[in-house]
Amino acid sequence: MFESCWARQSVKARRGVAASGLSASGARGAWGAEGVPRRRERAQSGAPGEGEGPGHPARRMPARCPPTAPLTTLSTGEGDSAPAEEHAHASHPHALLWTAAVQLALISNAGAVPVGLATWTAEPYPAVAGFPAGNWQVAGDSSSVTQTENGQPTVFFSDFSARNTTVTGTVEVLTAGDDDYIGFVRGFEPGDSTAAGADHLLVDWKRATQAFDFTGPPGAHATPGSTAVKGRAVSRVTGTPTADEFWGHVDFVENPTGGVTELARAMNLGSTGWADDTAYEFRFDYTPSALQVFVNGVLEISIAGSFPDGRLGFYNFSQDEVRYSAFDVIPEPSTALLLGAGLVGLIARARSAPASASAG
Ligand SMILES: [Ca+2]
Ligand SMILES: [Ca+2]
Ligand SMILES: [Ca+2]
Repeated sequence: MFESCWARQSVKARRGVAASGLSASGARGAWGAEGVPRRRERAQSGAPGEGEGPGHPARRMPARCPPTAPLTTLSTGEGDSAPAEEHAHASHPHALLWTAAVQLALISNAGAVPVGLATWTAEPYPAVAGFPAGNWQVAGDSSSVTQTENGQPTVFFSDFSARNTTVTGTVEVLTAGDDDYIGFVRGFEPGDSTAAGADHLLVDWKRATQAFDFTGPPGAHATPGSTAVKGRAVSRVTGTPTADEFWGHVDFVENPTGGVTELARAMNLGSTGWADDTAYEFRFDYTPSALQVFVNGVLEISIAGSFPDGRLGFYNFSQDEVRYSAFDVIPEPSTALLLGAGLVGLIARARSAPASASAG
């Protein structure tokens, strides 16, 4: 019922497949592959560090797809042609109707490109005291990446521009030991972490409400503490916010070089935290004028505005052991809609065929 669900079942098909055909221009080689050594010490007293509970070494696969997934056979790319018998009877109006109906079902996922993550790039925001840089570890088959540090805001961005796409995939926190931010950025450009002109959207999700006052990074404008509110939200990021501004979705005057402005809370999960060891299916529809975010098939965020082009990125802040997996990109949803409309016309013609035949 969810695109990434059927796509996940074809992990073999995605191996070695980057998002070819999309405009690739990102740097190669995951910075995180040889990144900062893992650190497990708790941050300074009172910091939003690891919780008291032990780590959770067990890593689970995402929840299983529903047993009835009519699109599953499409994910291999081998089921796109009807059996020979169907072709032999394609001229029959009912056969034509059947073929058109199947193709209409196909078109909703036509063009889905499994995303290989080996060519994505990690970009950390400048360090803050007690919080190391992010460390993004791509799996051997490049179908998933796990961020392993309880650290500063960090982004792992795509090697293609992702406006005018639908993106689907799964996110899961693999530890019960923390309660901070997981999420995504849309419209991110390489270098945005230090760019005065940065402008992109942040969709993040906090497990528990917490007030904190970060120090630094060195040389940055000092900003007051802020409160991170439990739940999911979408914000606009401009320039180079401080950790305090990311934390509370605020734009402090003390830092004139950037800020974070919250645009909306999620419809159902706006004040609900994520659960550990739970796989969430995400879907993003992103155009120059709209962003919609679905979680487990339910619309959570729908905003209109003027939104920037740029990369899709995964985002963590003060949260480790976060795995993103089985992502697919479907370019140009408007194109798919047009193709779908054409097939609707084909079905209408097929339905009218028997009547005209009897009249003659
Ligand atoms: Ca501060
Ligand atoms: Ca500011
Ligand atoms: Ca933390």
